[in-house]
Amino acid sequence: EQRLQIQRLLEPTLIVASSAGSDVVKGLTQTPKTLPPRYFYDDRGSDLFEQICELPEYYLTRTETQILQSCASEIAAITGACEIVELGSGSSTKTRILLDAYQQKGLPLHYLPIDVSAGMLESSALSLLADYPSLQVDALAGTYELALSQIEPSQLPSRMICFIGSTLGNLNPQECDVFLSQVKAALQAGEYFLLGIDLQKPKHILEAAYNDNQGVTAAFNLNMLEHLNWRFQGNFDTTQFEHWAFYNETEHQIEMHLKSKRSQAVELHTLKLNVHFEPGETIRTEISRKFSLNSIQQELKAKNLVPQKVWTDENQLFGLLLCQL
Ligand code: AVJ
Repeated sequence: EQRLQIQRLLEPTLIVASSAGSDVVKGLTQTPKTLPPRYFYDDRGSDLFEQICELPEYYLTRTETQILQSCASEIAAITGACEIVELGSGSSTKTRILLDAYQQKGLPLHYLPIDVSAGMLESSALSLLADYPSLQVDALAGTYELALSQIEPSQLPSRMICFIGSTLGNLNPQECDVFLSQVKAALQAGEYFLLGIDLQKPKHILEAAYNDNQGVTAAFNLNMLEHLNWRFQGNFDTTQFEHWAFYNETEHQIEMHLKSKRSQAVELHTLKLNVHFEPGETIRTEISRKFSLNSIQQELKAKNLVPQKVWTDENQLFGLLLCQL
């Protein structure tokens, strides 16, 4: 019996809808300049992100892990037998906590990870299969949008779409709205949506998390330029840009930028794109929105994704919501 299937919705390792690079052209020709955060995650970027998750200043992963550990068994009890769909599964480290809980209850283990990195999907799926003898994995390599529109109805009595790690924070309010509609469309009435979000908190805690002492976040941010150089035959000189991250208190979001140290021109050959930078001009590479539990619950309810249970840690740093359609 075959326990692993990996379907590539997009070719080759990343994002074809955009590997034409039209999103890069669009972002770099507008003012202010922006780039989509998914370009962080080439092999080195995924590796750096794993390192970020271990940093003392980056409380997000650690805190969400603690919350999951304390509520996973309750989640499994509520949903019963269900297919676990995970958007942006990455290394699937936190997912193991959920799988353990379902396994302990003797529930079937059916996991559908979705990620833009096919390499990451394959290695994490192989490692999971080795550790969970009854697990079935159906992986999809592609963007959330595409994957959500293509998954078939659940083979188990229910389905839970998991979007943990506060990746929702990368979407602006309008994108968030569209995304939640896509989640809803992939669920049947009575099925579940598990959402992990970073919460609003004092500026100094947030800014430390995105400006770590060891400079891993800076390397992660700058690596996006190396990724673009590789993907589009570019000539970004990473020594001529610097990492800049701050909390925008009006928008309740961390913004990560790359700031040009001088006047310079950069070419992305295969995109036939020449970009000019003024000294101090920035490219915004990421927004990371910080939520209030009240307003996100309102928003979910308005979308008919009704929060059934909300968990947080003792310091209210992070929130986990189990919603039902
Ligand atoms: C993966 C989007 C949740 O916003 O905290 C970590 C990415 N960026 N450090 C976040 C990230 C800089 C992360 N998310």
